[in-house]
Amino acid sequence: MAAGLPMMPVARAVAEAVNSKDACTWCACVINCGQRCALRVFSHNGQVIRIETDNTQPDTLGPRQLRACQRGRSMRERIYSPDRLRFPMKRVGERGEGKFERISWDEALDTIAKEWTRIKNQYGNDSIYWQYCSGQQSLVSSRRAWQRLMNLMGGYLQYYGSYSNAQGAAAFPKTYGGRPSSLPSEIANAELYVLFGNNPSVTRPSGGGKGFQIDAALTRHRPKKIIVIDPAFTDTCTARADQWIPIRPGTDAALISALAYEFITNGWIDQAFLDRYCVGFDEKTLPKSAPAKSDYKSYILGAGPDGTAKTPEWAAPITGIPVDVIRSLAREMAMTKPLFVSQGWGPQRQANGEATCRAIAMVPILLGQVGLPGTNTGAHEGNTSFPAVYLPIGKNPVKATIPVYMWTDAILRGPEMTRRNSALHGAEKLRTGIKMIVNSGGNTMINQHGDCNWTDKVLRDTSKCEFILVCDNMMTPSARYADILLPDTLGPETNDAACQGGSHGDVACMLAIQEAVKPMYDQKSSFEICRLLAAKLGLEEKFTEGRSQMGWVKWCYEETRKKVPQLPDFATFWKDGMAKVWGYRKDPIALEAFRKDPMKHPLKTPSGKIEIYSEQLARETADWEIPEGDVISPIPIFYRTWDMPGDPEGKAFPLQCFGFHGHGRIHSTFHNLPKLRYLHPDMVVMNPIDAEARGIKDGEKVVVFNRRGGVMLPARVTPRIMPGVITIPQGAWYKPTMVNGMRIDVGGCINTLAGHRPSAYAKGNAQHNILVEVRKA
Ligand SMILES: Nc1nc2c(c(=O)[nH]1)N[C@H]1C(S)=C(S)[C@@H](COP(=O)(O)OP(=O)(O)OC[C@H]3O[C@@H](n4cnc5c(=O)[nH]c(N)nc54)[C@H](O)[C@@H]3O)O[C@H]1N2
Ligand SMILES: Nc1nc2c(c(=O)[nH]1)N[C@H]1C(S)=C(S)[C@@H](COP(=O)(O)OP(=O)(O)OC[C@H]3O[C@@H](n4cnc5c(=O)[nH]c(N)nc54)[C@H](O)[C@@H]3O)O[C@H]1N2
Ligand code: SF4
Ligand SMILES: [Mo]
Repeated sequence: MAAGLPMMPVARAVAEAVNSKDACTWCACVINCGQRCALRVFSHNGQVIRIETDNTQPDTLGPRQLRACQRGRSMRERIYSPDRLRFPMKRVGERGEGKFERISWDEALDTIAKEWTRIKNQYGNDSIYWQYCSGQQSLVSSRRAWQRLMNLMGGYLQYYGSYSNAQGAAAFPKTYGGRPSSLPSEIANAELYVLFGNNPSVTRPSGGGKGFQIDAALTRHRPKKIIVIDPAFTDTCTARADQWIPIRPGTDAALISALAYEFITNGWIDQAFLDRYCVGFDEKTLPKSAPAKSDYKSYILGAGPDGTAKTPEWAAPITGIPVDVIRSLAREMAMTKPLFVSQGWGPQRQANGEATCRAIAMVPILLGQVGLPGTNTGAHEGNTSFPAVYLPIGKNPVKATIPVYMWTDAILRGPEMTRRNSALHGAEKLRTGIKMIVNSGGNTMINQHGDCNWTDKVLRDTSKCEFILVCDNMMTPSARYADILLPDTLGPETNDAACQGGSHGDVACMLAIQEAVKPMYDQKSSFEICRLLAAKLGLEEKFTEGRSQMGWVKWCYEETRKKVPQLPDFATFWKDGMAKVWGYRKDPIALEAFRKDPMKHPLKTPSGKIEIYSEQLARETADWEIPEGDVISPIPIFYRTWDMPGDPEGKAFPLQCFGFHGHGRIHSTFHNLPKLRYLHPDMVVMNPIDAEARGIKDGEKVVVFNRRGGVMLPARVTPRIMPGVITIPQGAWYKPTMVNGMRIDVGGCINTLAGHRPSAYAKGNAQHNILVEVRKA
């Protein structure tokens, strides 16, 4: 090209674009992907014409760019999407039918203020629910604005936990008193790196994310071996691993038990570590309240109540992993140190997820591979973050708090829910059911919650939940259930700021979100909507405290800077578009201080030690009403639950099914963008053995079904998934359609197949427990 050829039209266009005088402003991708990337927005004549990313540092693995992925870079397509909400609307058909009519902002806000006041007066503030909405993670114009207004209105029913990690967040701290984890940089000091249900190549891909820090560590020193234990051969296997061990979903605790059997019977455990730092490995460190033989060693060797030794022969048919693979894995783990064990959140999104996440931690604990260079605790690789200050939301006078996955129950039968049967926090029982929902920046109202067909019925009944307010950018499946539907701005249409997400590796940061263009239609920012609504409710002064949206952005930044003096002044930050702080976290090795001196640096568990047996868990749940099929155990045992092989109700549905977090979307966000759909089509991933048995060929349309419903998608026949298990990327938009007299979700949303029954202890989303059958469409 350089040798005198005329410039090709594309090359010319690129060169012109690069050298253009188009305005360039900064923005951030604030979707809930755990990361946060910088975007450069090029605009011309009031239109966004191109999106690029951070160019302020070298594109190396060292201090580097906060590079956005293909999803973040599709901001322009989002802004101009035909699904974009343009005007405030009110429902005119039946709820859920999706029929709306344009109204003025004044009418929309009046209706909301009237309904809110009515419901508050009639049923009380605990009947008003703030829905889990993870889609907008900026500091000011986000859920924070809504929650601030809701508190000024007297409060709201809250939830605890998250759809991400409910079981893990509740159970893992029972072992460690928190969720300590080593930074990915420690992998460079390890000789064996084992990942359980963890796919950082896909779930942590950004320039600031852990995925890059893992790669940086691997270039410094690559462990002798990297092993991925996952039902699917993920891109992390392709890109990083030496060995893939496929495992049946929900059975990691069985594998761990067999590994523990091998460690104990071969004399590979670190007995001195277990005696000094841990509670409940064997009878001599069991708490006094614990029954005889309730220790972990008795459970493993078969001396406990179930009388079964957890041999590799016992685990092989449960996990689908051959006996010799279990034995050699155990030997490798015991012989190759330092050992770095991590887990993603796939394994814990199961009905037995509480025990599973604690079980995975048993590998480093039994081998004493905790608190030393090159080791981890068995948690997700650690992250770096500084304490950024968000828009203050004030205090919520309503103390009752429900588990995040039980809001549909709270609509249907709120007053029946108690601490003992529904793990309520802050109250012994609920006084009333949910009568109003505020949903801004979320799609868990149907798409991301389990059992869409059932949720649809719950929401359609306007005598239960009387008023639903949805604020979003797109006409999503959840938006269809709104009574009033409000159009929000997107990043380049407003001023805000963001900080690093929870999955940043070695860099923490602040990112500017700058107005590049005016909204094309009648969209307003969440902050502005809440301000106008506050004015209708006589709360404007309290809401703004005299500050504009930009005033609050500055305030949040300056308050953050008081805590993080490495940050530059606001004017510099706003001009540069971002401020990166490298190496903010100073303790790369989890529990290093505890390991050195456990008396001086005890854990936050009741005993100050690692609790293999959690007396606290046993006490807390002693008077709970536990439904048939649920198990809560103070030690991390394996147990089967519903919707796993062996469930009599699931006999007609022989395949296990789960959803994964894929490249093409963040949950349901970005689903409606044609380019991303073209690159990452929705599909049912199935093994050739299962496909052949059903006469299904690659690319053919299939129906996946169970007692809750059916979805229709093309099959992707590949050995990248183990036999007996299928997987579907989660987040596709639910689109129930009548096909030959059957209601089929032609959108391909996995939650049409998932249940709404919560897990036993955390009452979390067991959305990976699904049994199905598949046939040609
Ligand atoms: N590209 C992309 N990245 C994302 C997101 C996204 O939607 N897309 N979402 C973000 C968010 S909010 C979250 S919470 C995280 C989610 O992060 P994760 O929960 O870690 O992601 P998943 O893909 O659900 O699960 C991780 C892996 O677990 C495997 N797995 C499933 N069940 C089991 C099991 O029982 N045992 C074992 N050993 N493995 C199992 C899956 O095959 C998958 O490869 O990702 C974040 N990053
Ligand atoms: N079966 C199954 N279900 C799952 C999962 C799974 O693995 N399997 N994963 C679960 C997990 S980990 C999570 S975190 C949840 C995620 O569930 P959600 O929190 O519902 O996340 P999204 O689906 O990304 O929906 C975010 C919404 O925010 C909107 N949005 C984006 N930006 C803005 C904005 O600036 N303003 C406003 N008002 N709206 C905006 C988007 O258009 C989108 O509708 O899903 C859970 N559901
Ligand atoms: S990695 Fe996550 S935060 Fe970064 S651009 Fe992609 S979706 Fe957005
Ligand atoms: Mo999540």
